[in-house]
Amino acid sequence: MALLRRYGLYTAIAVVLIYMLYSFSFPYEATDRPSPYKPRPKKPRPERQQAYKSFDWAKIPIKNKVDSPIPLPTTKPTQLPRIQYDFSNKKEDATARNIRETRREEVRKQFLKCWRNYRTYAWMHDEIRPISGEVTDHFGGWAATLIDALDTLWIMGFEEEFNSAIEDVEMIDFGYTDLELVNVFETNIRHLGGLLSAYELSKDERLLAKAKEVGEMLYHAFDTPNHMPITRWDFRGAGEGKPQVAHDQVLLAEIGSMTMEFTRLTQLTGDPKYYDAVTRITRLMEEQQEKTKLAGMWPYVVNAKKADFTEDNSFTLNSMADSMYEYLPKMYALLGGQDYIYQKMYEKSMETAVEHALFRPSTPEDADLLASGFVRVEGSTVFVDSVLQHLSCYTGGMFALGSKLFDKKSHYKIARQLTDTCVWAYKASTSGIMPEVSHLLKCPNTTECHWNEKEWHDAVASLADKSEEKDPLRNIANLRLPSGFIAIDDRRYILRPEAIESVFIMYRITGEQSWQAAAWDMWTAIQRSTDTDIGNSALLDISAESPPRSDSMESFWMAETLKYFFLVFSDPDVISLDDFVFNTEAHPFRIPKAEAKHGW
Ligand code: DMJ
Repeated sequence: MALLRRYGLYTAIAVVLIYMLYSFSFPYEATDRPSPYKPRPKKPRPERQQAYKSFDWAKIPIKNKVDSPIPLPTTKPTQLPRIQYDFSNKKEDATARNIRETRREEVRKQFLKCWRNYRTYAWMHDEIRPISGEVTDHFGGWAATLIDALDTLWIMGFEEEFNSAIEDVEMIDFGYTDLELVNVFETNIRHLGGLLSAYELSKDERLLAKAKEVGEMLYHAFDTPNHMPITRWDFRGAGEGKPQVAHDQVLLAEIGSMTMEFTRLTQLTGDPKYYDAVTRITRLMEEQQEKTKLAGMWPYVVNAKKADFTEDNSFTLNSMADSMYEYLPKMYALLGGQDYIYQKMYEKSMETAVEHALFRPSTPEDADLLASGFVRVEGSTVFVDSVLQHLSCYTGGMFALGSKLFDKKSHYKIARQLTDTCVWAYKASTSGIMPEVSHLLKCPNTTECHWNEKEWHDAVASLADKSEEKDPLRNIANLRLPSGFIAIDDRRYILRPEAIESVFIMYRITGEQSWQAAAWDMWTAIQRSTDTDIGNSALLDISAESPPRSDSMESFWMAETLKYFFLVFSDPDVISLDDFVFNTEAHPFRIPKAEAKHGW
Protein backbone atom coordinates (compact mmCIF):
# COMPACT_ATOMS: atom_id res chain seq x y z
CA MET A 1 0.00 0.00 0.00
CA ALA A 2 2.80 2.34 0.91
CA LEU A 3 4.34 1.69 -2.52
CA LEU A 4 1.02 2.36 -4.21
CA ARG A 5 0.55 5.60 -2.39
CA ARG A 6 4.08 6.76 -2.94
CA TYR A 7 4.78 5.76 -6.60
CA GLY A 8 1.38 5.06 -8.19
CA LEU A 9 -0.03 1.81 -9.57
CA TYR A 10 2.31 1.15 -12.53
CA THR A 11 5.49 1.74 -10.58
CA ALA A 12 4.28 -0.56 -7.81
CA ILE A 13 3.48 -3.32 -10.34
CA ALA A 14 6.95 -2.88 -11.89
CA VAL A 15 8.63 -3.18 -8.48
CA VAL A 16 6.68 -6.36 -7.67
CA LEU A 17 7.55 -7.82 -11.11
CA ILE A 18 11.25 -7.05 -10.69
CA TYR A 19 11.14 -8.67 -7.24
CA MET A 20 9.51 -11.81 -8.70
CA LEU A 21 12.03 -11.99 -11.52
CA TYR A 22 14.85 -11.64 -9.04
CA SER A 23 13.46 -14.51 -6.96
CA PHE A 24 13.23 -16.72 -10.06
CA SER A 25 16.79 -16.08 -11.10
CA PHE A 26 18.10 -17.10 -7.71
CA PRO A 27 15.92 -20.13 -7.02
CA TYR A 28 18.36 -21.73 -4.61
CA GLU A 29 17.75 -19.10 -1.95
CA ALA A 30 14.31 -20.51 -1.43
CA THR A 31 15.49 -24.10 -1.12
CA ASP A 32 18.15 -25.87 0.79
CA ARG A 33 20.45 -26.24 -2.21
CA PRO A 34 23.83 -24.54 -2.10
CA SER A 35 24.19 -21.22 -3.84
CA PRO A 36 26.93 -18.75 -4.56
CA TYR A 37 24.89 -16.28 -2.57
CA LYS A 38 24.85 -18.45 0.53
CA PRO A 39 28.36 -19.35 1.64
CA ARG A 40 28.81 -22.93 2.76
CA PRO A 41 30.44 -23.51 6.14
CA LYS A 42 34.21 -23.14 5.99
CA LYS A 43 34.60 -26.08 8.30
CA PRO A 44 34.92 -29.67 7.11
CA ARG A 45 31.77 -31.21 5.70
CA PRO A 46 28.95 -31.46 8.19
CA GLU A 47 28.30 -35.01 9.47
CA ARG A 48 26.65 -36.98 6.76
CA GLN A 49 24.55 -40.10 6.81
CA GLN A 50 27.09 -42.85 6.12
CA ALA A 51 25.79 -46.08 4.60
CA TYR A 52 28.56 -48.06 6.36
CA LYS A 53 31.42 -47.58 8.78
CA SER A 54 34.61 -46.09 7.43
CA PHE A 55 37.37 -48.62 6.57
CA ASP A 56 40.84 -48.40 8.05
CA TRP A 57 42.65 -49.69 4.95
CA ALA A 58 45.91 -50.31 6.80
CA LYS A 59 44.08 -52.94 8.87
CA ILE A 60 42.22 -54.70 6.06
CA PRO A 61 44.16 -57.90 5.33
CA ILE A 62 45.62 -58.47 1.86
CA LYS A 63 44.54 -61.89 0.55
CA ASN A 64 47.02 -62.22 -2.32
CA LYS A 65 50.26 -61.37 -0.57
CA VAL A 66 53.49 -60.85 -2.47
CA ASP A 67 56.30 -62.77 -0.77
CA SER A 68 59.30 -61.06 -2.24
CA PRO A 69 58.44 -57.61 -3.51
CA ILE A 70 60.47 -56.19 -6.40
CA PRO A 71 62.85 -53.66 -4.80
CA LEU A 72 63.70 -50.20 -6.05
CA PRO A 73 66.95 -50.08 -8.04
CA THR A 74 69.86 -49.82 -5.66
CA THR A 75 72.45 -48.25 -7.94
CA LYS A 76 73.19 -44.52 -7.65
CA PRO A 77 71.05 -42.16 -9.74
CA THR A 78 72.86 -41.10 -12.89
CA GLN A 79 73.31 -37.50 -13.98
CA LEU A 80 70.50 -36.93 -16.45
CA PRO A 81 71.11 -34.74 -19.49
CA ARG A 82 70.19 -31.08 -19.17
CA ILE A 83 66.53 -30.55 -20.04
CA GLN A 84 65.94 -26.80 -19.85
CA TYR A 85 67.41 -24.23 -22.19
CA ASP A 86 70.32 -22.37 -20.60
CA PHE A 87 68.47 -19.16 -19.78
CA SER A 88 71.63 -17.51 -18.45
CA ASN A 89 72.37 -16.89 -22.15
CA LYS A 90 69.30 -14.75 -22.47
CA LYS A 91 68.91 -11.20 -21.19
CA GLU A 92 65.38 -10.03 -20.57
CA ASP A 93 64.92 -6.27 -20.85
CA ALA A 94 62.79 -4.31 -18.37
CA THR A 95 59.80 -3.99 -20.71
CA ALA A 96 59.69 -7.70 -21.52
CA ARG A 97 60.00 -8.50 -17.83
CA ASN A 98 57.22 -6.16 -16.97
CA ILE A 99 54.88 -7.66 -19.55
CA ARG A 100 55.69 -11.20 -18.45
CA GLU A 101 55.18 -10.43 -14.78
CA THR A 102 51.89 -8.64 -15.42
CA ARG A 103 50.67 -11.70 -17.32
CA ARG A 104 51.81 -14.03 -14.57
CA GLU A 105 49.96 -11.90 -12.00
CA GLU A 106 46.77 -12.05 -14.02
CA VAL A 107 46.88 -15.84 -13.95
CA ARG A 108 47.66 -15.82 -10.24
CA LYS A 109 44.76 -13.49 -9.53
CA GLN A 110 42.37 -15.74 -11.42
CA PHE A 111 43.60 -18.75 -9.48
CA LEU A 112 42.99 -16.94 -6.19
CA LYS A 113 39.46 -16.07 -7.22
CA CYS A 114 38.70 -19.72 -8.08
CA TRP A 115 40.30 -20.91 -4.87
CA ARG A 116 38.47 -18.44 -2.61
CA ASN A 117 35.09 -19.26 -4.14
CA TYR A 118 35.73 -22.99 -3.88
CA ARG A 119 36.75 -22.44 -0.29
CA THR A 120 33.69 -20.37 0.50
CA TYR A 121 30.98 -22.29 -1.33
CA ALA A 122 32.20 -25.83 -1.90
CA TRP A 123 34.80 -26.52 0.74
CA MET A 124 35.60 -30.24 1.21
CA HIS A 125 33.55 -31.18 -1.86
CA ASP A 126 35.16 -32.40 -5.04
CA GLU A 127 34.24 -29.49 -7.26
CA ILE A 128 32.35 -26.24 -7.37
CA ARG A 129 30.03 -25.47 -10.27
CA PRO A 130 31.28 -22.10 -11.48
CA ILE A 131 27.91 -20.62 -12.47
CA SER A 132 25.33 -21.98 -10.03
CA GLY A 133 27.73 -22.42 -7.13
CA GLU A 134 26.42 -25.94 -6.58
CA VAL A 135 28.83 -28.71 -5.65
CA THR A 136 29.69 -32.09 -7.19
CA ASP A 137 31.30 -35.17 -5.66
CA HIS A 138 32.29 -37.48 -8.50
CA PHE A 139 35.76 -38.22 -7.18
CA GLY A 140 34.91 -40.04 -4.00
CA GLY A 141 33.80 -36.92 -2.16
CA TRP A 142 37.41 -36.56 -1.05
CA ALA A 143 37.83 -32.85 -1.72
CA ALA A 144 39.44 -33.34 -5.15
CA THR A 145 39.79 -29.62 -5.90
CA LEU A 146 41.36 -28.91 -2.52
CA ILE A 147 43.99 -31.63 -2.86
CA ASP A 148 44.61 -31.09 -6.57
CA ALA A 149 45.21 -27.36 -6.05
CA LEU A 150 47.49 -27.61 -3.00
CA ASP A 151 50.81 -27.56 -4.83
CA THR A 152 49.62 -24.75 -7.12
CA LEU A 153 48.90 -22.70 -3.99
CA TRP A 154 52.45 -23.35 -2.83
CA ILE A 155 54.06 -22.65 -6.19
CA MET A 156 52.12 -19.40 -6.59
CA GLY A 157 53.20 -18.30 -3.12
CA PHE A 158 49.85 -18.50 -1.28
CA GLU A 159 51.44 -19.85 1.85
CA GLU A 160 48.74 -18.77 4.26
CA GLU A 161 46.01 -20.38 2.16
CA PHE A 162 48.16 -23.50 1.83
CA ASN A 163 48.73 -23.81 5.57
CA SER A 164 45.13 -23.26 6.45
CA ALA A 165 44.03 -25.81 3.81
CA ILE A 166 46.18 -28.63 5.13
CA GLU A 167 44.50 -28.42 8.51
CA ASP A 168 41.38 -29.67 6.79
CA VAL A 169 43.17 -32.22 4.60
CA GLU A 170 43.58 -34.20 7.79
CA MET A 171 39.79 -34.45 8.07
CA ILE A 172 39.29 -36.16 4.69
CA ASP A 173 38.08 -39.69 5.24
CA PHE A 174 39.57 -42.02 2.62
CA GLY A 175 37.84 -44.93 4.35
CA TYR A 176 34.42 -43.91 3.11
CA THR A 177 32.71 -42.92 -0.11
CA ASP A 178 29.14 -42.71 -1.36
CA LEU A 179 30.30 -43.90 -4.79
CA GLU A 180 29.52 -47.45 -5.94
CA LEU A 181 32.72 -47.63 -7.98
CA VAL A 182 35.93 -45.72 -7.38
CA ASN A 183 38.08 -44.72 -10.37
CA VAL A 184 41.49 -45.89 -9.16
CA PHE A 185 43.40 -44.00 -11.87
CA GLU A 186 41.78 -40.64 -11.10
CA THR A 187 42.25 -41.10 -7.35
CA ASN A 188 45.86 -41.98 -7.97
CA ILE A 189 46.76 -39.04 -10.22
CA ARG A 190 44.72 -36.38 -8.40
CA HIS A 191 44.68 -37.37 -4.71
CA LEU A 192 47.86 -39.40 -4.31
CA GLY A 193 49.77 -37.29 -6.84
CA GLY A 194 48.53 -34.05 -5.29
CA LEU A 195 49.39 -35.02 -1.72
CA LEU A 196 52.85 -36.33 -2.62
CA SER A 197 53.74 -33.22 -4.54
CA ALA A 198 52.42 -30.87 -1.85
CA TYR A 199 54.50 -32.84 0.65
CA GLU A 200 57.64 -32.61 -1.51
CA LEU A 201 57.34 -28.87 -1.78
CA SER A 202 56.38 -28.10 1.83
CA LYS A 203 57.84 -31.08 3.72
CA ASP A 204 54.74 -31.01 5.94
CA GLU A 205 54.56 -34.55 7.37
CA ARG A 206 50.77 -34.43 7.64
CA LEU A 207 50.61 -34.56 3.86
CA LEU A 208 52.81 -37.63 3.62
CA ALA A 209 50.69 -39.34 6.28
CA LYS A 210 47.60 -38.61 4.22
CA ALA A 211 49.31 -39.81 1.03
CA LYS A 212 50.03 -43.08 2.83
CA GLU A 213 46.33 -43.43 3.65
CA VAL A 214 45.46 -43.04 -0.03
CA GLY A 215 48.25 -45.47 -0.96
CA GLU A 216 46.96 -48.09 1.53
CA MET A 217 43.50 -47.73 0.07
CA LEU A 218 44.59 -47.95 -3.58
CA TYR A 219 46.89 -50.87 -2.88
CA HIS A 220 43.80 -52.94 -2.05
CA ALA A 221 42.64 -52.53 -5.66
CA PHE A 222 45.72 -54.64 -6.58
CA ASP A 223 44.66 -57.46 -4.26
CA THR A 224 43.74 -59.94 -7.02
CA PRO A 225 45.15 -63.42 -7.75
CA ASN A 226 47.40 -62.12 -10.57
CA HIS A 227 48.12 -58.79 -8.81
CA MET A 228 46.63 -56.78 -11.68
CA PRO A 229 44.59 -53.87 -10.34
CA ILE A 230 40.86 -53.34 -10.66
CA THR A 231 40.59 -49.91 -12.24
CA ARG A 232 36.86 -49.28 -11.68
CA TRP A 233 36.80 -50.62 -8.17
CA ASP A 234 34.10 -51.87 -5.80
CA PHE A 235 35.48 -49.97 -2.81
CA ARG A 236 32.95 -51.24 -0.32
CA GLY A 237 33.24 -54.86 -1.46
CA ALA A 238 37.01 -54.66 -1.02
CA GLY A 239 36.63 -53.12 2.43
CA GLU A 240 34.30 -55.94 3.42
CA GLY A 241 36.85 -58.50 2.28
CA LYS A 242 35.09 -59.82 -0.86
CA PRO A 243 37.43 -61.70 -3.23
CA GLN A 244 38.46 -59.65 -6.27
CA VAL A 245 39.49 -60.52 -9.80
CA ALA A 246 40.94 -58.04 -12.32
CA HIS A 247 38.68 -57.16 -15.25
CA ASP A 248 38.99 -58.41 -18.80
CA GLN A 249 38.54 -54.98 -20.41
CA VAL A 250 40.64 -52.24 -18.93
CA LEU A 251 41.90 -48.97 -20.40
CA LEU A 252 45.64 -48.88 -20.98
CA ALA A 253 45.93 -45.38 -19.47
CA GLU A 254 44.18 -46.52 -16.30
CA ILE A 255 46.26 -49.64 -15.69
CA GLY A 256 49.54 -48.17 -16.90
CA SER A 257 49.63 -44.73 -15.29
CA MET A 258 50.17 -45.51 -11.64
CA THR A 259 53.90 -46.04 -11.91
CA MET A 260 55.02 -42.55 -10.94
CA GLU A 261 52.86 -42.05 -7.87
CA PHE A 262 53.41 -45.57 -6.50
CA THR A 263 57.16 -45.38 -7.11
CA ARG A 264 57.36 -42.03 -5.35
CA LEU A 265 55.41 -43.40 -2.40
CA THR A 266 57.90 -46.23 -2.02
CA GLN A 267 60.82 -43.82 -2.39
CA LEU A 268 59.39 -41.58 0.34
CA THR A 269 58.11 -44.21 2.79
CA GLY A 270 60.53 -47.09 2.18
CA ASP A 271 57.56 -49.48 1.87
CA PRO A 272 58.40 -51.63 -1.19
CA LYS A 273 54.86 -52.84 -1.91
CA TYR A 274 53.86 -49.83 -4.02
CA TYR A 275 56.82 -49.98 -6.36
CA ASP A 276 56.37 -53.74 -6.57
CA ALA A 277 52.71 -53.40 -7.55
CA VAL A 278 53.35 -51.13 -10.53
CA THR A 279 56.61 -52.72 -11.63
CA ARG A 280 54.78 -56.03 -12.17
CA ILE A 281 52.61 -54.28 -14.74
CA THR A 282 55.61 -52.63 -16.42
CA ARG A 283 57.44 -55.93 -16.73
CA LEU A 284 54.44 -57.68 -18.26
CA MET A 285 54.05 -54.88 -20.76
CA GLU A 286 57.70 -55.02 -21.65
CA GLU A 287 57.48 -58.80 -22.21
CA GLN A 288 54.53 -58.37 -24.55
CA GLN A 289 55.57 -55.18 -26.34
CA GLU A 290 56.64 -56.92 -29.56
CA LYS A 291 53.76 -59.41 -29.51
CA THR A 292 50.89 -56.99 -30.08
CA LYS A 293 49.11 -56.44 -33.41
CA LEU A 294 51.12 -53.21 -33.81
CA ALA A 295 54.47 -54.28 -32.38
CA GLY A 296 55.90 -51.61 -30.10
CA MET A 297 52.56 -50.18 -28.96
CA TRP A 298 49.90 -51.72 -26.74
CA PRO A 299 46.17 -51.66 -27.57
CA TYR A 300 44.21 -49.12 -25.59
CA VAL A 301 41.93 -51.82 -24.21
CA VAL A 302 43.75 -54.68 -22.47
CA ASN A 303 42.81 -57.82 -20.58
CA ALA A 304 43.93 -57.47 -16.98
CA LYS A 305 42.18 -60.68 -15.93
CA LYS A 306 44.48 -62.72 -18.19
CA ALA A 307 47.35 -60.22 -17.83
CA ASP A 308 47.26 -60.05 -21.64
CA PHE A 309 48.21 -56.77 -23.33
CA THR A 310 48.09 -58.09 -26.89
CA GLU A 311 44.49 -59.02 -27.78
CA ASP A 312 42.88 -55.92 -29.21
CA ASN A 313 43.59 -54.23 -32.56
CA SER A 314 43.12 -50.51 -31.76
CA PHE A 315 45.99 -48.25 -30.80
CA THR A 316 46.64 -44.60 -30.05
CA LEU A 317 48.71 -42.14 -28.04
CA ASN A 318 45.46 -40.29 -27.34
CA SER A 319 42.63 -40.75 -24.86
CA MET A 320 42.42 -44.12 -23.13
CA ALA A 321 46.16 -44.70 -23.58
CA ASP A 322 47.81 -41.26 -23.19
CA SER A 323 49.46 -41.06 -19.77
CA MET A 324 50.74 -44.65 -19.98
CA TYR A 325 53.12 -43.53 -22.75
CA GLU A 326 53.75 -40.18 -21.06
CA TYR A 327 54.94 -42.02 -17.92
CA LEU A 328 57.67 -44.04 -19.68
CA PRO A 329 60.25 -41.22 -20.02
CA LYS A 330 59.02 -39.65 -16.80
CA MET A 331 59.63 -42.89 -14.89
CA TYR A 332 63.12 -43.00 -16.32
CA ALA A 333 63.71 -39.53 -14.83
CA LEU A 334 61.96 -40.31 -11.54
CA LEU A 335 64.24 -43.32 -11.05
CA GLY A 336 67.26 -41.13 -11.73
CA GLY A 337 68.01 -43.05 -14.94
CA GLN A 338 68.52 -46.26 -12.95
CA ASP A 339 66.13 -48.46 -14.91
CA TYR A 340 66.84 -48.79 -18.61
CA ILE A 341 63.56 -50.70 -19.15
CA TYR A 342 61.64 -47.40 -19.33
CA GLN A 343 63.94 -45.94 -21.95
CA LYS A 344 63.70 -49.13 -24.00
CA MET A 345 59.91 -49.27 -23.80
CA TYR A 346 59.62 -45.59 -24.65
CA GLU A 347 61.95 -45.72 -27.63
CA LYS A 348 60.29 -48.79 -29.12
CA SER A 349 56.78 -47.47 -28.65
CA MET A 350 57.60 -44.08 -30.14
CA GLU A 351 59.28 -45.67 -33.12
CA THR A 352 55.97 -47.41 -33.88
CA ALA A 353 53.90 -44.35 -33.06
CA VAL A 354 55.95 -42.12 -35.36
CA GLU A 355 55.56 -44.61 -38.19
CA HIS A 356 51.88 -45.42 -37.77
CA ALA A 357 50.01 -43.12 -35.40
CA LEU A 358 51.24 -39.67 -36.43
CA PHE A 359 49.82 -37.91 -39.46
CA ARG A 360 50.34 -34.54 -41.08
CA PRO A 361 47.28 -32.28 -41.18
CA SER A 362 46.79 -30.33 -44.39
CA THR A 363 46.38 -26.56 -44.02
CA PRO A 364 46.05 -23.76 -46.60
CA GLU A 365 49.54 -22.58 -45.60
CA ASP A 366 51.01 -26.08 -45.96
CA ALA A 367 52.24 -25.68 -42.41
CA ASP A 368 54.70 -28.26 -41.18
CA LEU A 369 52.44 -29.90 -38.57
CA LEU A 370 51.89 -33.30 -37.01
CA ALA A 371 49.05 -34.81 -34.99
CA SER A 372 48.45 -38.21 -33.45
CA GLY A 373 45.42 -40.17 -34.58
CA PHE A 374 43.67 -43.46 -33.87
CA VAL A 375 45.04 -46.62 -35.44
CA ARG A 376 43.16 -49.84 -36.32
CA VAL A 377 44.98 -52.91 -37.51
CA GLU A 378 43.14 -55.33 -39.84
CA GLY A 379 45.42 -58.20 -40.85
CA SER A 380 48.47 -56.52 -42.29
CA THR A 381 46.71 -53.24 -43.03
CA VAL A 382 47.06 -50.28 -40.69
CA PHE A 383 44.36 -47.57 -40.87
CA VAL A 384 44.82 -44.15 -39.26
CA ASP A 385 41.84 -42.03 -38.38
CA SER A 386 42.91 -38.38 -38.55
CA VAL A 387 41.41 -37.30 -35.25
CA LEU A 388 42.70 -34.32 -33.30
CA GLN A 389 41.82 -34.44 -29.60
CA HIS A 390 42.60 -31.70 -27.12
CA LEU A 391 43.83 -34.46 -24.87
CA SER A 392 46.42 -35.52 -27.47
CA CYS A 393 48.17 -32.17 -27.16
CA TYR A 394 50.28 -33.57 -24.32
CA THR A 395 52.29 -35.45 -26.97
CA GLY A 396 54.33 -32.37 -27.92
CA GLY A 397 55.61 -32.07 -24.35
CA MET A 398 56.30 -35.78 -24.12
CA PHE A 399 58.35 -35.87 -27.32
CA ALA A 400 60.23 -32.76 -26.20
CA LEU A 401 61.13 -34.27 -22.84
CA GLY A 402 62.02 -37.61 -24.44
CA SER A 403 64.24 -35.90 -27.01
CA LYS A 404 66.29 -34.31 -24.24
CA LEU A 405 66.41 -37.31 -21.89
CA PHE A 406 67.40 -39.76 -24.62
CA ASP A 407 69.19 -37.34 -26.95
CA LYS A 408 66.90 -37.86 -29.93
CA LYS A 409 67.20 -34.91 -32.27
CA SER A 410 64.44 -36.08 -34.63
CA HIS A 411 61.98 -36.15 -31.71
CA TYR A 412 62.75 -32.53 -30.96
CA LYS A 413 61.37 -31.60 -34.36
CA ILE A 414 58.34 -33.84 -33.85
CA ALA A 415 57.68 -32.16 -30.50
CA ARG A 416 57.59 -28.79 -32.21
CA GLN A 417 55.30 -30.02 -34.99
CA LEU A 418 52.87 -31.62 -32.55
CA THR A 419 52.73 -28.53 -30.33
CA ASP A 420 52.38 -26.22 -33.33
CA THR A 421 49.28 -28.16 -34.38
CA CYS A 422 47.58 -27.37 -31.08
CA VAL A 423 48.56 -23.71 -31.26
CA TRP A 424 47.22 -23.62 -34.84
CA ALA A 425 43.98 -25.34 -33.82
CA TYR A 426 43.44 -22.77 -31.04
CA LYS A 427 43.99 -19.90 -33.44
CA ALA A 428 41.75 -21.44 -36.12
CA SER A 429 38.60 -21.54 -33.99
CA THR A 430 36.15 -18.65 -33.68
CA SER A 431 36.60 -18.42 -29.91
CA GLY A 432 40.36 -18.94 -30.09
CA ILE A 433 40.08 -22.29 -28.27
CA MET A 434 40.41 -25.70 -29.91
CA PRO A 435 37.60 -28.25 -29.64
CA GLU A 436 37.64 -31.41 -27.55
CA VAL A 437 37.55 -33.68 -30.65
CA SER A 438 37.74 -32.95 -34.37
CA HIS A 439 38.78 -34.57 -37.65
CA LEU A 440 41.42 -32.99 -39.87
CA LEU A 441 42.22 -33.30 -43.55
CA LYS A 442 45.20 -35.62 -43.71
CA CYS A 443 48.20 -35.19 -46.03
CA PRO A 444 49.22 -38.29 -48.02
CA ASN A 445 52.49 -38.43 -46.08
CA THR A 446 54.30 -36.54 -43.34
CA THR A 447 57.06 -35.05 -45.46
CA GLU A 448 55.31 -33.23 -48.31
CA CYS A 449 51.91 -31.68 -48.55
CA HIS A 450 50.03 -29.33 -50.87
CA TRP A 451 46.70 -27.81 -49.91
CA ASN A 452 43.87 -28.80 -52.21
CA GLU A 453 40.57 -27.00 -51.60
CA LYS A 454 38.57 -29.65 -53.46
CA GLU A 455 40.02 -32.45 -51.40
CA TRP A 456 38.97 -30.58 -48.29
CA HIS A 457 35.41 -30.15 -49.61
CA ASP A 458 35.19 -33.82 -50.58
CA ALA A 459 36.43 -34.93 -47.19
CA VAL A 460 33.85 -32.71 -45.45
CA ALA A 461 31.10 -34.20 -47.64
CA SER A 462 32.25 -37.74 -46.94
CA LEU A 463 32.03 -37.21 -43.18
CA ALA A 464 28.77 -35.24 -43.16
CA ASP A 465 25.95 -37.30 -41.74
CA LYS A 466 22.89 -38.06 -43.78
CA SER A 467 20.71 -35.42 -42.19
CA GLU A 468 23.27 -32.73 -42.96
CA GLU A 469 23.56 -30.55 -46.01
CA LYS A 470 25.25 -32.35 -48.94
CA ASP A 471 26.79 -29.18 -50.34
CA PRO A 472 30.20 -29.04 -48.62
CA LEU A 473 30.42 -25.27 -48.82
CA ARG A 474 27.16 -24.90 -46.95
CA ASN A 475 28.29 -27.57 -44.51
CA ILE A 476 31.53 -25.75 -43.86
CA ALA A 477 29.57 -22.61 -43.11
CA ASN A 478 26.83 -24.31 -41.09
CA LEU A 479 29.23 -26.39 -39.07
CA ARG A 480 31.64 -23.48 -38.67
CA LEU A 481 34.59 -25.56 -39.85
CA PRO A 482 37.93 -23.75 -40.02
CA SER A 483 40.06 -24.58 -43.09
CA GLY A 484 41.59 -28.01 -42.73
CA PHE A 485 38.94 -29.26 -40.29
CA ILE A 486 36.64 -31.85 -41.86
CA ALA A 487 34.42 -32.35 -38.80
CA ILE A 488 34.11 -31.11 -35.27
CA ASP A 489 32.91 -34.16 -33.38
CA ASP A 490 32.83 -32.63 -29.91
CA ARG A 491 32.67 -28.85 -29.66
CA ARG A 492 33.35 -28.56 -25.95
CA TYR A 493 36.32 -27.10 -24.12
CA ILE A 494 36.38 -28.52 -20.61
CA LEU A 495 39.25 -26.40 -19.28
CA ARG A 496 41.81 -29.01 -20.21
CA PRO A 497 45.55 -28.33 -19.81
CA GLU A 498 47.32 -30.35 -22.53
CA ALA A 499 47.91 -27.55 -25.04
CA ILE A 500 49.41 -25.12 -22.52
CA GLU A 501 51.30 -28.02 -20.94
CA SER A 502 53.22 -28.64 -24.17
CA VAL A 503 53.65 -24.93 -24.88
CA PHE A 504 55.15 -24.56 -21.38
CA ILE A 505 57.54 -27.47 -21.90
CA MET A 506 58.55 -26.16 -25.35
CA TYR A 507 59.26 -22.76 -23.82
CA ARG A 508 61.42 -24.18 -21.04
CA ILE A 509 63.31 -26.43 -23.46
CA THR A 510 63.89 -23.94 -26.28
CA GLY A 511 63.89 -20.59 -24.46
CA GLU A 512 61.96 -19.13 -27.41
CA GLN A 513 59.67 -16.26 -26.48
CA SER A 514 57.24 -17.16 -29.27
CA TRP A 515 55.91 -19.91 -26.98
CA GLN A 516 55.09 -17.32 -24.31
CA ALA A 517 53.29 -15.29 -26.95
CA ALA A 518 51.29 -18.36 -28.01
CA ALA A 519 50.49 -19.01 -24.33
CA TRP A 520 49.20 -15.48 -23.89
CA ASP A 521 46.89 -15.78 -26.91
CA MET A 522 45.54 -19.01 -25.50
CA TRP A 523 45.09 -17.44 -22.09
CA THR A 524 43.20 -14.39 -23.33
CA ALA A 525 40.88 -16.57 -25.45
CA ILE A 526 40.19 -18.98 -22.60
CA GLN A 527 39.69 -16.24 -20.05
CA ARG A 528 37.37 -14.26 -22.35
CA SER A 529 34.97 -17.17 -22.77
CA THR A 530 35.22 -19.09 -19.50
CA ASP A 531 35.50 -16.46 -16.74
CA THR A 532 32.48 -16.37 -14.38
CA ASP A 533 31.70 -14.61 -11.09
CA ILE A 534 32.85 -17.73 -9.26
CA GLY A 535 35.67 -19.16 -11.38
CA ASN A 536 35.95 -20.54 -14.92
CA SER A 537 33.39 -22.63 -16.71
CA ALA A 538 33.70 -25.41 -19.26
CA LEU A 539 32.24 -24.48 -22.66
CA LEU A 540 29.70 -26.30 -24.81
CA ASP A 541 30.67 -24.93 -28.22
CA ILE A 542 33.99 -23.28 -28.94
CA SER A 543 32.95 -22.54 -32.52
CA ALA A 544 30.45 -19.92 -31.34
CA GLU A 545 31.38 -16.22 -30.97
CA SER A 546 30.18 -16.36 -27.37
CA PRO A 547 30.43 -20.00 -26.42
CA PRO A 548 27.61 -21.27 -24.20
CA ARG A 549 28.80 -22.64 -20.86
CA SER A 550 28.19 -25.88 -19.01
CA ASP A 551 28.63 -24.91 -15.34
CA SER A 552 31.53 -27.27 -14.70
CA MET A 553 35.05 -26.67 -13.40
CA GLU A 554 37.05 -29.86 -13.04
CA SER A 555 39.80 -29.93 -10.46
CA PHE A 556 42.48 -30.07 -13.19
CA TRP A 557 41.76 -26.43 -14.01
CA MET A 558 43.48 -25.32 -10.80
CA ALA A 559 45.87 -28.28 -10.61
CA GLU A 560 47.12 -28.15 -14.18
CA THR A 561 45.86 -25.49 -16.55
CA LEU A 562 46.37 -22.49 -14.26
CA LYS A 563 49.66 -23.92 -12.98
CA TYR A 564 51.12 -24.26 -16.48
CA PHE A 565 49.91 -20.77 -17.44
CA PHE A 566 51.55 -19.41 -14.29
CA LEU A 567 54.79 -21.29 -14.90
CA VAL A 568 55.15 -20.27 -18.54
CA PHE A 569 55.26 -16.63 -17.34
CA SER A 570 57.49 -17.36 -14.31
CA ASP A 571 61.26 -17.29 -14.00
CA PRO A 572 62.57 -20.49 -15.57
CA ASP A 573 64.03 -21.73 -12.29
CA VAL A 574 60.57 -21.93 -10.71
CA ILE A 575 59.92 -25.70 -10.84
CA SER A 576 62.75 -26.25 -13.29
CA LEU A 577 62.40 -29.28 -15.55
CA ASP A 578 65.92 -30.20 -14.47
CA ASP A 579 64.77 -30.62 -10.89
CA PHE A 580 61.19 -31.83 -11.21
CA VAL A 581 59.14 -34.20 -13.30
CA PHE A 582 55.37 -33.68 -13.48
CA ASN A 583 52.83 -36.45 -13.07
CA THR A 584 49.97 -36.41 -15.55
CA GLU A 585 47.93 -34.14 -13.29
CA ALA A 586 50.77 -31.56 -13.27
CA HIS A 587 52.00 -32.48 -9.79
CA PRO A 588 55.79 -32.01 -9.71
CA PHE A 589 57.97 -34.71 -8.12
CA ARG A 590 61.63 -34.12 -7.41
CA ILE A 591 64.13 -35.87 -9.72
CA PRO A 592 66.73 -37.86 -7.74
CA LYS A 593 70.16 -36.33 -7.96
CA ALA A 594 73.38 -38.22 -8.49
CA GLU A 595 74.98 -36.53 -5.47
CA ALA A 596 72.17 -37.27 -2.97
CA LYS A 597 72.51 -40.23 -0.60
CA HIS A 598 69.54 -42.19 -1.90
CA GLY A 599 68.81 -39.72 -4.61
CA TRP A 600 65.60 -38.31 -3.11
C1 DMJ B 1 43.74 -34.82 -16.26
O1 DMJ B 1 43.10 -35.46 -15.23
C2 DMJ B 1 45.04 -35.48 -16.60
O2 DMJ B 1 45.83 -34.61 -17.33
C3 DMJ B 1 44.86 -36.77 -17.37
O3 DMJ B 1 46.05 -37.33 -17.78
C4 DMJ B 1 43.99 -36.54 -18.57
N1 DMJ B 1 42.79 -35.87 -18.26
C5 DMJ B 1 42.82 -34.70 -17.42
C6 DMJ B 1 43.03 -33.39 -18.13
O4 DMJ B 1 42.57 -33.30 -19.38
